[in-house]
Amino acid sequence: GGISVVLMILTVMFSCEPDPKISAAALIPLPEKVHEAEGAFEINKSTKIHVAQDAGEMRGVADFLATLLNQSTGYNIQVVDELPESGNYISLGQEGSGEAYKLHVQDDHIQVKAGSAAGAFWAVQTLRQLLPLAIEEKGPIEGVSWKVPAGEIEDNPVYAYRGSMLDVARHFFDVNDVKRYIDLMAMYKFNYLHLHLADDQGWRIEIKSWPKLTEIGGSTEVGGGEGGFYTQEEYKEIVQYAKERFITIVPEIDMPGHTNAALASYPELNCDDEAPELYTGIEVGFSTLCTDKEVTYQFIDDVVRELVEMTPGPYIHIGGDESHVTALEDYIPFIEQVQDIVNSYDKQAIGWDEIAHAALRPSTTAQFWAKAENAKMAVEQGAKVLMSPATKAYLDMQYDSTTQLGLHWAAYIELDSAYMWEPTELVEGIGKDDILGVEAPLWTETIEKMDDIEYMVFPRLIGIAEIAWTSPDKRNWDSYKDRLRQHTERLEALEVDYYASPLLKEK
Ligand code: TNX
Repeated sequence: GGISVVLMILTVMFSCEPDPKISAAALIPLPEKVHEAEGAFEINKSTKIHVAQDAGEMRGVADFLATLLNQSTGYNIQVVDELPESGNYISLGQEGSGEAYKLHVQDDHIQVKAGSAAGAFWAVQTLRQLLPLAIEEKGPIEGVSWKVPAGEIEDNPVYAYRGSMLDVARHFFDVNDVKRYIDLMAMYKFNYLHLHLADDQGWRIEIKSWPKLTEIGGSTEVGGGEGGFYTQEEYKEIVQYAKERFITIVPEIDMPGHTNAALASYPELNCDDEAPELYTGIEVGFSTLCTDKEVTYQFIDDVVRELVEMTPGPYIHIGGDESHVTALEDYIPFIEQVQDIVNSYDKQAIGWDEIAHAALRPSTTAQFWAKAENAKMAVEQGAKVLMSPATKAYLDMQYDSTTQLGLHWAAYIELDSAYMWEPTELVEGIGKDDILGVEAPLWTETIEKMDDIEYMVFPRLIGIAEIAWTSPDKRNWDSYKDRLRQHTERLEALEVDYYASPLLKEK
């Protein structure tokens, strides 16, 4: 489009300029170490990508890189399993452990050494940010010099869980929307996508043993639209697409509250055996499963079993928030039993911070969103905490009082506020070792389409990425703001409908 023409002109204009410097690159999240060197690597039509025959999943990373480069360069760059004898190449290999990677750029080759295929994939995301913006174009762009500044990057994330949540229950978003969300998350090295699959307004995942959940419970959404749901095939397609981008899906079935869609589908789940009407408003806290009926636990067991069969990741999210019409003496044993059901399928439970009122099983994680006391209670029981402070990390909160979409019950969250917080400073007594990671949820009561998602999520999610990945001593608003300003051009190339905050216009 117009952007590509401008890009081409700029690239031609500046092609006699000295090589760009790696230390000046706008990298987000900021890596642990960046060493600069003279020179640059330049991708051309005979560049090869090298990965060993027996490199397992890393071969998929090489293919991902080839597809990315070929799309915009228009070259036909091949993945090879022997080191090329002539010409330049990008080589992916194993070294170290976990998600750590090294990216060494020299004139004639780039070497990626990573502890795992995931680490190599994150290195590829860094490489992507070192290339000219035109690399994000979906069709071939001519006249660009595809240079990568020379130097060395060593990197490793601070937190093992870097996530975002999409509420597909209040408004339903189809497989293509979720894939686009996954693509955008992957660019910023997120590795978990939590899908909020059931709430009062909708049930969004096919459960074969309880078909009315989707037939009835999936038939509407906030505002009375037609809703929708993922068939098991579609859900598996999302899981696979995410996996190819090293993102793990965390499915949530919120309970015992936030369950009107299920209650409307099956009368027997209600204490009075009467199914309520479907609900399309945005109130919370009025519904509950009948916690002392046996059928309730049969239902949960069936749902969890079917979910587990299609979920390779370690976590099942059980919700547990805002169960205002469940008596505490019913809530506590319910949450305990549901953790046991999840554990019986060899999965770990995550629940919103209220679950800390119950006895937490050793593998359970509490997701802090509102109450510091709850998070503390969880940690006192030896549980880990996932940090999602509503006042900082809730992507449905409005930017300021003029924002048309979203809510503001927790705060207005401008870009600086979304960026300037530190997970270990949120709750007294909760430190690095207690924290599993960081997650930014997008609730969708007011969010109806992909453009709305993009507007609320970007660019705040990019700041969350840096909080979850980069150590706090390296983070700084002015540096971040400057890099983010450059990233907005990348977002434009990707046609992301982001919020152009006035803060990005200040110098
Ligand atoms: C609170 S956060 C909720 C959600 C709403 C959200 C709106 C949480 C665990 N519960 O049900 O969608 O506020 O911001």
